[in-house]
Amino acid sequence: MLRLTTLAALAVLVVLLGACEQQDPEIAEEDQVPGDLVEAEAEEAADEEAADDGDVVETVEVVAVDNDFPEMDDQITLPAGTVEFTLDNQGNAVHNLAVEDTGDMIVDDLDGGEQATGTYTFEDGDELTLICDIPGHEQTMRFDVEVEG
Ligand SMILES: [Cu+2]
Repeated sequence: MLRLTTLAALAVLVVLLGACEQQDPEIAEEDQVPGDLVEAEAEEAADEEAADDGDVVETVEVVAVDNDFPEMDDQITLPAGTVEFTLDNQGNAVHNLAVEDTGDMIVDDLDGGEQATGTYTFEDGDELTLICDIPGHEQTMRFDVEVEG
């Protein structure tokens, strides 16, 4: 009788252990989902922080055609700090965006149909001219930047 009870107890234990084993992967899987979410949120927060550290104070979209920046005024005013330029080459020729006065390249050569971004950090009082520096393009692909504040 005692032996039967022991066997029954063992059987119950085995069943319980079996149940635990079965549950383990489920628990692990449930743990994994929020874990991944937390990780993704943390990465997103880190990205936002990195963007803040870059201090992009303004974004400017510059459309390029052959050979003109048709949507740009002859002169624009920008705040001091890091400005992000998106160059959208809607022409067929290669175009870029550079600072004529310093020779700095903001957005490197883009084939027709391509789009890319680059940044330039302006200082208060800067008066610069941005151009496409492909030979012959700068006569018509240019605009002045006045930096205030
Ligand atoms: Cu050009």
